[in-house]
This record gives sequence, structure tokens and C-alpha cells, in this order.
Amino acid sequence: MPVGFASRAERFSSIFAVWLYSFAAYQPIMFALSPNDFVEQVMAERTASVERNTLETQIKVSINLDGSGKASFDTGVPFFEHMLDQIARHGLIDLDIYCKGDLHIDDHHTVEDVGITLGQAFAKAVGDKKGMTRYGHSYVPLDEALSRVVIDFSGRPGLQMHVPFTRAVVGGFDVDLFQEFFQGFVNHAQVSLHIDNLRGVNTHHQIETVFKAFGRALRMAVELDPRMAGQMPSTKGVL
Ligand SMILES: [Mn+2]
Repeated sequence: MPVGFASRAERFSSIFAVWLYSFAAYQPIMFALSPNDFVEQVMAERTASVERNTLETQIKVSINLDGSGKASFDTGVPFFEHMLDQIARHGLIDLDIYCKGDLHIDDHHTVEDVGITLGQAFAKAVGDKKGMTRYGHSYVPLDEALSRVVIDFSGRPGLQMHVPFTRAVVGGFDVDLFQEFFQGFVNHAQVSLHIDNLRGVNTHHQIETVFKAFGRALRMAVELDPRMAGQMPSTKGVL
């Protein structure tokens, strides 16, 4: 019998304990992430799919915050899809949106509920927001029109939308509904969003600059900052 061990079982458990201890002790060194590893690891996870069904609309939204701007839409509202496409393209966010809504009434429920569901998908995809830039802003011109969008993933919903539309309808679309879309998004993504159309005569230009600036502001805000790796973009510790 070897000195110090009463039995084979005790000897084995001592060796196992030493192995377990050294594994635990070295684990932080073995698995420590560099800032760029952190960004890559988090990026792999920043996708979300949300399904939302009511008596008015049935919606499926899938997003990838670290995408390349690929998009597919099936909502039955062409001008709205033209605007959603700006978010994907200029936000470099992959976006799949399907909505079967009560368009025989009007576009209202479809547009508002897509905003709500997209907001839910964003809230899910940003997760705990660790390492995220948090704030985003952009100015986008289109000929005579100029818009500014500023966003904060603050965890608190708030919308300021100042767009003096020059016409009530654009591309067969009621311009009132843009406010409904952004309000739905803001409430569920839990963001502060300030939208200002600073200039513009052509209604199509006015709203297109808003959506392009919204896309670019989103891109900036959700971007992972390697220097922030693992930290919350808030002195409060949570958002
Ligand atoms: Mn256009």
C-alpha cells in the first residue's frame, strides 16, 4: 500500500482533485478572450426571429445585426417595402419580413405591427448590449431633402418625429403611418429615437432620407466596439 493513501479509491480521488484544481485555476488563462475574439463571439449570436400573430396581422421577422444588407419582404405594401429595404441596405442588417395583414381595411395594422415586431427582434438581437456602441446618428441627403436621425439603445422608449410632409400620400401610401411604424419600433426595441426632416420638397425624398438615416444610425449604434469588449455602454451597469 503506497504511503499516505488508505485505498486505491482515495489515491484516485486525490489525483482527480489535483487535476480538477489545476484545470479550474488555469481556465481563465486558457479561455481569456482578446477584444477581437469577443467581437467575433458576440457577432455570431446577434440574430433573432420573432413571430407575432393577432386577429389583424400574422408576422414573421428575422434579423441579423451583423449581416450584409440582404433583405426579403412580403407585406403586400410596396412603398413600405421600399423603405424597409433602406434599413437593410444602409444598416447592413439582414432583414426578412413576412406579414399577412388586413389590407382590405387599410395599411395601418400591417405597418404598425411590422414596426412592433421589428422592435421586438432588435431587442432580442442586441441581447445585454455588452460591448455595443449604443448611440448612433446620421445625416442623409437626397437632392433637395435632408434628414437627421439620432438613436440611443437606452432601454427606455421615446420618439420625437418631426417630418413636415409636403403631401399626405406617397406611392399610394398614407404618410401618417410612418409615425405608427416608428412608434411601434421604439416601444418594443426600447430606444430613444429623434427623427428630423430638416429640408425637403419632394415627399418621396423626405421619407427616403429618414429611412436611410435610420438605417445608418442603427448600424452605428449596434456596432460592437472592440475597445468596449465585455463592458456595458453605461455607468449604470445595465440598459
Ligand atoms: Mn426611392
